[in-house]
Amino acid sequence: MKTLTSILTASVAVLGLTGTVSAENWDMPMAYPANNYHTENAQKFVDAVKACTGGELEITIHAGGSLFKGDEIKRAVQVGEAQIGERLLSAHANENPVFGYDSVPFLATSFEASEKLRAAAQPTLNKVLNDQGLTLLYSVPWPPQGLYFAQEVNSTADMAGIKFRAYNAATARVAELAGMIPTQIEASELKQALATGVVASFISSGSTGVDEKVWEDLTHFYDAKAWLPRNSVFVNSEAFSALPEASQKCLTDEAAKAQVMGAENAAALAGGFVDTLADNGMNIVVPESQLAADLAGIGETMTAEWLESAGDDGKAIVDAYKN
Ligand code: PCA
Repeated sequence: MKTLTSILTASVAVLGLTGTVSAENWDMPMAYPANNYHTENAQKFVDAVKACTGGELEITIHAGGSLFKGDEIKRAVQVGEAQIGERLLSAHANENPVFGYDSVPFLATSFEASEKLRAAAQPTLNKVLNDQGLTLLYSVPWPPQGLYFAQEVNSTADMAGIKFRAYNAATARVAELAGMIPTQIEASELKQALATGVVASFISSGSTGVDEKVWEDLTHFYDAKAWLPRNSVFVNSEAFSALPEASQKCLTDEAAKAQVMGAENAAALAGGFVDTLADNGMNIVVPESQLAADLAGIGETMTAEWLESAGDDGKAIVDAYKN
């Protein structure tokens, strides 16, 4: 006790002398579970930021939509109710189609292509976010997206009328074009929606399928590799500018590392997630024949629709990606 008291007294004296008074505490709402690799990657990021700033910037993660639900996170950071957050930006494509750049079916279907597309979109995405008072720090891909069902399907005709969980406008559009009935539901509510029959299908990665133990409710995973959507971590621009320059540099440096590490983890884990689905009895199917043709047709329609709605910004992204 005596030692503790003297350490505290000494620290107070040091703080008094150097004038470094208050450490900054930030809240970081995230929508996905604490043990998902996106969240674990972010935990490493905030630990590294704490170390790099000598404890002057401490960020507390609130996983699983516990502080703000997925669909509230972006707004919360914009208005400063949280300083930093992670969100699937494609779910905000209704605000600006640019946010949907990572959910254009069959535009980028591998981890390598996804990184290339991210780099191509970065200048445009930065501009759109900056105009909203947000600064992008990093983004990390989900594994390739496939379709989950409670039955065998061999064409979109077999999907007619099935209730489908969407996570953004693109997934809702896939459902519509396949004759299904989409409802937007956050991942944190997905298990309940499947268990109660609110939905009986969805499109997502093996990662989310494993998180939600989807084999308890569904039977088939069609590994379509339609696209690799990204979770993005962004900060309120005013909160960022208010930090000492050294702390700003810690944030951006550690963010760059988190982006690389996150993508590497995603790629390393992707196959194992699908294996886990299979180990738990799911049928893993690579779409072919009519099903593959139907999905390709949906992809063509949606690519044209996205290019139309995203205008010059969309063209700039696709041109940069294809070069
Ligand atoms: N999982 C997230 C988004 C994409 C993914 O693979 C989800 O289903 O909410």
